[in-house]
Amino acid sequence: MDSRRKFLKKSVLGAVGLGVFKNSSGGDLGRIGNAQTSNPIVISTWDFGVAANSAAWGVLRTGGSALDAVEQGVRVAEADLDNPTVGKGGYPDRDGVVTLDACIMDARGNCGAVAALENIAHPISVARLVMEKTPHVMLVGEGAKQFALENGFAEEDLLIPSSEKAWKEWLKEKKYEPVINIENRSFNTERLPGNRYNHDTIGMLAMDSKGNLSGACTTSGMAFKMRGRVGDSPIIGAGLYVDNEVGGATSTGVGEEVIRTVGSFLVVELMRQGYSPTDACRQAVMRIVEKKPEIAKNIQVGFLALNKKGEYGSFALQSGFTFAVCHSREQDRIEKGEFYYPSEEN
Ligand code: SD4
Repeated sequence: MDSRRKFLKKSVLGAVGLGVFKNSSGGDLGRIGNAQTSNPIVISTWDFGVAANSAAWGVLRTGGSALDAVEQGVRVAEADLDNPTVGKGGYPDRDGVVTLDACIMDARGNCGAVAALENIAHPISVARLVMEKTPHVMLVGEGAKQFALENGFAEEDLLIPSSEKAWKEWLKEKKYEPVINIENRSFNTERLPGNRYNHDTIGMLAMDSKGNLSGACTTSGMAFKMRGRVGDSPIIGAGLYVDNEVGGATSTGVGEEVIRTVGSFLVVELMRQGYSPTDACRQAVMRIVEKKPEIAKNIQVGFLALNKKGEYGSFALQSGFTFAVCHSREQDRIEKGEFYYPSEEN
């Protein structure tokens, strides 16, 4: 059966009421994170999501909104100078300039984004202001910075010595070639501070005590990218999407493939049709595999999703993708994402 027919079959089966979270094969129903919509939950990409979740949980636990929770949560990753892929301290582009991308989306479908923002340490908060104070969704580059400065954000140098050092090391070997992915071992990750990969965006999804969903996504993007390059992270529908009737999704990894498949929107639409969060993420990953098999096998993309019932799940192209979960029973759980390509380590 070709993938389109499989897709239609699943859509129809979802629509005729086989049960919202059962798929046609009776397979994986996704993880049950929390069965009641009134119990808050927050999930976010990668291990550093634990610290970010903890800040978000402080908001949720006291009855705060999912929107405030995700903003406060990802600000922790943005402020962490040991994190070379988000906020201040992020790796620069190939010209040595740190440029930040972020977006946020609330339960009413409002959204805001900034891309290629320079010298402002908390792009997520600028994205929120774009959402709340302008009639627009996205501001980029100089205009985004001007807007931030007009709204009281401080201008600062975002390039810290360890990231500058890593960039200079990269320049020696790569000779200014744009890089698509470092995880494919085309670059020696041993050289990166902390032996980190080059693409560890934080995407966060939360549901508050009223059962409302919001999401946030923020990154310094692909390390040593071409000047002006923007990935999926600040693009609503690609790096993040939230529909309060259904659920939310976010992504991490090589943004080009996520943009090409409008990945997070796809995950949410699949959940609308009855797929569990895990299965919806799996289908979105499979879309990348089917469309670009030659690229897919050498890159990482991971999706993370949360539905309206508090069920969550993830799926990635490669092993190694982790995410952090926090709800009333477990405050700092880290889970390994399921993945498509078998790896040497597993
Ligand atoms: C990008 N998706 O700029 C981002 C990078 C990333 O995990 O996710 N890192 O393409």
